[in-house]
Amino acid sequence: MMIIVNLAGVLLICLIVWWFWLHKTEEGDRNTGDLIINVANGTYMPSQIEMPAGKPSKIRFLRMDESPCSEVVVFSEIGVSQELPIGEVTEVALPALAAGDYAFTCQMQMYRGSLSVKEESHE
Ligand SMILES: [Cu+2]
Repeated sequence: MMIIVNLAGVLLICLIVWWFWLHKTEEGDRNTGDLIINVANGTYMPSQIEMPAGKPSKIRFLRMDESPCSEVVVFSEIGVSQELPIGEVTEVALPALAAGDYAFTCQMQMYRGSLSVKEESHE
């Protein structure tokens, strides 16, 4: 019962956040390597990141958003989720991945980001 109440609360907050920031479109910087993704104002910034395929990697998140909605980042296709304490940089370890696009979201999928995994070209 408690879980249902909590979920309803999270959903409600998600809806409010989503509604409130709906007009904001995300820019979508592309980055590689060791970057920090800011979790603030209902978005991930940058929301689009790139990674080389076939290599385990780490992504760092800095959560400044107090909304409970943002407390967990979920990479659903990869089966990775990580709690993000407020005001701290949290490292999320990702396994080696095949090329493709992977979404990362908050628990209710209101905050959205995209991880683009690419075959590395050796020049
Ligand atoms: Cu959410």
